[in-house]
Amino acid sequence: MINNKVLAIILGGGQGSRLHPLTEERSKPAVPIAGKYRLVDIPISNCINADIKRMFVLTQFNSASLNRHIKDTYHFSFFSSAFVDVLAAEQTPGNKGWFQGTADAVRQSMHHFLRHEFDYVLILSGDQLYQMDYELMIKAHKKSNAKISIATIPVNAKDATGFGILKADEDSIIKSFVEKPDASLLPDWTSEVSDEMKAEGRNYLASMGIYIFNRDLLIDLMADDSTIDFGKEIIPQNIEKHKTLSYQYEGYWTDIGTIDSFFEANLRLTKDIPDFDLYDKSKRIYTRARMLPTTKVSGTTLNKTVVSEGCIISASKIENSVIGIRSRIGDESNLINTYMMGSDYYQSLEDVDNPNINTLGIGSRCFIKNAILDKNCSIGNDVRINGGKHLEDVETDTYAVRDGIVVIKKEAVIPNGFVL
Ligand code: ADQ
Ligand code: ADP
Repeated sequence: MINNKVLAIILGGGQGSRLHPLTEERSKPAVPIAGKYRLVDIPISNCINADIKRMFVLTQFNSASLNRHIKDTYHFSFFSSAFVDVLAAEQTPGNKGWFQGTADAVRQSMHHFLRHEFDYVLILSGDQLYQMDYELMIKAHKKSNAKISIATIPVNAKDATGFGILKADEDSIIKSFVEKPDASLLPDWTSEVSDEMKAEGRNYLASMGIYIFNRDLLIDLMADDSTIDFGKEIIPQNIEKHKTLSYQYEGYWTDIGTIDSFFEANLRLTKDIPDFDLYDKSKRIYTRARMLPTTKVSGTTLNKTVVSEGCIISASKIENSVIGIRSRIGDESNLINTYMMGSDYYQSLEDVDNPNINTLGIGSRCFIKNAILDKNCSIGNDVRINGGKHLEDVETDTYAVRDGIVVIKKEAVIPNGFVL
């Protein structure tokens, strides 16, 4: 079994500034996605589905919610060698304390990896939404005798400047690579792609930031501590020295590293046939089993909306929205294009009736559009939040606006009658 020889390393995120304010109080892998999951559940589930069961999650800082989530979710049998370990940047006399970049994060954690037996490492990004069978990639890597493999996907010119772009020969061996090329360079970087991709204008082959390295090569490369990043240094410096395979993928894959792309990816789950299929049992996405009660809905029109477990909803209308666990939404409220993450706990009936305690969730007669509501927020009555491109980027203690999307911060209290 080839997968027994693979160790997976999930790059959980740098400073997380692009997802701010969702990463203000938690590390990026712990950001809640799709109503009931966390970002880290995506690569972990892809690994489990490919029978890769030894995983490290590298994160800049150790958040309580990430550790609790991993500890409570991924219990493997006492007799199995499976594990998911979180490694946070450690401050030791020999280093500065933070991971300086992706390769530096791997380098600083090498001593943890080398305690295990493996022939290959599979390096994954923690902020992508996709369901890919890594086993096929590992088999292709082995068959080609390459020392490095990069998963690649055709992209259009608009997106190409945000990725590593490469060219491969007829055997899919990568011959050249440029990290995030300037738009003026793009004409030199087109590749032959399938007719279907061509029809969509996807003429550039992008790195998905998913790599396989042979163990010995990784050890060698990590010995040179002048490199700090895979995309900027390790990959461009090594494709000519070591055979590097392009493993092309054409399924749904999206980067969710910014507020805008994160919001879009969540709302796309409400499509009739979502690109990211949570209903396919062969590609199951795992998360913490919370034993929540059923969701209760009264007098609400739900249209293109996904609702998680344990919610209590009496809104008028919810459209094109994702409603997270334990969400409470009051009478006559309207939600459009909203991702509500829900709550970590329920309040008692006495707390809900107590005027001195803010009630979690959304009150009565609210209108909320183009917004992300982080966990445990309390939105009062008669609140109007109308997100959209007409709003400029701002940030306050309780909310931020990013690309027109209003992000209500975790635990924020929005008073009755607030208008934005
Ligand atoms: P980017 O996504 O821009 O490009 P990067 O910022 O290095 O690259 O992030 C890669 C992954 O590593 C992300 O999941 C990120 O959160 C994580 N990460 C970043 N810094 C980290 C750190 N210090 N510690 C731990 N994790 C960290 C890369 C490649 C491109 C490729 C795109 C595809 O460089 O060539 O096209 O991914 O998305
Ligand atoms: P999730 O349910 O999204 O996996 P967490 O693991 O972060 O969330 O936390 C859920 C648990 O946290 C709840 O079951 C609850 O016990 C506890 N919790 C968090 N905040 C509070 C709070 N303010 N009051 C009571 N319990 C809380």
